[in-house]
Amino acid sequence: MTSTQDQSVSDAVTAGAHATEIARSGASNLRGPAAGGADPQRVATVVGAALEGIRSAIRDHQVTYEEFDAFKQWLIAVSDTGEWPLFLDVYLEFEVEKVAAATQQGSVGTILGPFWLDGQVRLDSPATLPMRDDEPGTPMILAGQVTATDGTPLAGATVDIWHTDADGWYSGFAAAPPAGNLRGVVRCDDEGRFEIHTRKPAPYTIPLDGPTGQMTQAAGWSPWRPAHLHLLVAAPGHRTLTSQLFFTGDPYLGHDVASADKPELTLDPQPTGNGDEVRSDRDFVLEPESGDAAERSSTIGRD
Ligand code: MBD
Ligand code: FE
Repeated sequence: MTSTQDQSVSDAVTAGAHATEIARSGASNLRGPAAGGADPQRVATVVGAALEGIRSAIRDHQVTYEEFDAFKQWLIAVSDTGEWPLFLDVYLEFEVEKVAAATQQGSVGTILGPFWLDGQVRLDSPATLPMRDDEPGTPMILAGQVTATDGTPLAGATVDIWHTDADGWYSGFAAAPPAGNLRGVVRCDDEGRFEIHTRKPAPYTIPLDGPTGQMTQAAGWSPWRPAHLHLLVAAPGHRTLTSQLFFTGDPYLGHDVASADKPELTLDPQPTGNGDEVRSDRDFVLEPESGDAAERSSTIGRD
């Protein structure tokens, strides 16, 4: 194995191990506690249907022992590289999000993905995200207002934002960007308004040196995601909105490997006249927290 390959393999393993560690501790803090003591009927129904989907693929396509063994080795590689969060969020999370979205009000959301990090720097609006002195890319402003479904401005709302740099790398998961780069939790003003100064992100390819990327390419599928900003918009008493924003003209819109782009989530940034800076305005509407979730957050820390 060449040293270049060593480097790329260790990058995939480093990113995967970190994402796995976060998932194990429960990124679903955001979505409430993981289900314990599941109903046996539910397990039989859902797990049974999933297994039958795989068995029918075997029957319908006459899968051989060679292919079955390759599948086993691939699954082991997904574990060894820590790519379960990546694989699951790329190929399955969007279906779960669609199920959830069907009963939700407020702004359109989409998937969380594997690269959110807790505990990033908190900034008051107007805010500039942490970045290097020579941070590459087009300077970009994202501004807007957070309101409730009844139109009330949500003072004290926060916009947790993270995205790749102009080369497509996430801080905390790739070697190049320093810790915390292009990540922050921005506190809105008294009218729920925010203004965030950052750099326009680049389209992103999932790691090609790990099993998720290799399976994707083996099938002849595109490993690309359109450029995107990730957002968690939160306010007390309201359901946290998990979303992403994309950019008009992006060649990968409509061909997102993670199937997470939606027409409602496309920005069309316009020049501000300040150098090559661009700006987009986007408001967010949050629905009241459901009874269950409200009960959960009011009892957090009591046991
Ligand atoms: C990403 O950057 C991402 O947002 C998702 C959902 C999956 C893989 C990489
Ligand atoms: Fe992403």
